[in-house]
Amino acid sequence: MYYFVSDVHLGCGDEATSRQVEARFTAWLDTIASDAEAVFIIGDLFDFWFEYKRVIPKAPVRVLGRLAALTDRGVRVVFLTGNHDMWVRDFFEKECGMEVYTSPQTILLAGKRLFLAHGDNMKIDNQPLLRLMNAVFRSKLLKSLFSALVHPDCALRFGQWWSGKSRKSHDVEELGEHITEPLIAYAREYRAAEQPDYFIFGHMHQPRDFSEGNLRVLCLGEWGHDPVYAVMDREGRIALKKF
Ligand SMILES: [Mn+2]
Repeated sequence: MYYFVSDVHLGCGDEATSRQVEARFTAWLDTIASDAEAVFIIGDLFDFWFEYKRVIPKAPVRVLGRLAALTDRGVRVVFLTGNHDMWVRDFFEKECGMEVYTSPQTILLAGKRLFLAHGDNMKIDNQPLLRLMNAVFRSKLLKSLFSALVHPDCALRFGQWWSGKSRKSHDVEELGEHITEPLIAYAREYRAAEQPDYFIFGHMHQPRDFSEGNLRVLCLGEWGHDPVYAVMDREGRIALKKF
């Protein structure tokens, strides 16, 4: 089986909440370990991740251990970073044996063509401010400067504050399927060029299984309240499931 998950936001909230989410996600990893051939983590695994050349954040070690154990057994674990954890270096590849991508990917799996993307930065061509922020946050030079000049404790404190802020602005919007509309619009447009069988997105924290003709878009849930993931079998049949 092939599993797709996003928006775990490990480390989010107070200590008790963050332990609870860690336990939930760890239990899920243990459940799928029996039949997983590959696990795709489609962004925001962490509420905030900033990695130095030799320093990583204090992070939920049980999850990191589980992921490493999966790859040790030959399970493919792929991590597409989200807007909360784009500042990765080589830790996940070197220490956990994962594949890491910082941009959307089209992959072939079980005879299907899948377009995977966290879902931030879609359709930002007409939004100069978003484009600028994107360029700033993804700049390699800035990341190096920040790493060289800012003590990890300060960087992490800033990051946690920033993550909390962006999450709060997310929370005030009422949830509902309509918030995934921009992703569906993106999929409609993009389908002409690449013809994927399935689009899988995270980011909106609103699960949705959308079909229109032969367009299929799956949006995943978040693990604080709505742990909805996608699973695809060897025949290429895909579905959303709640843990
Ligand atoms: Mn998220």
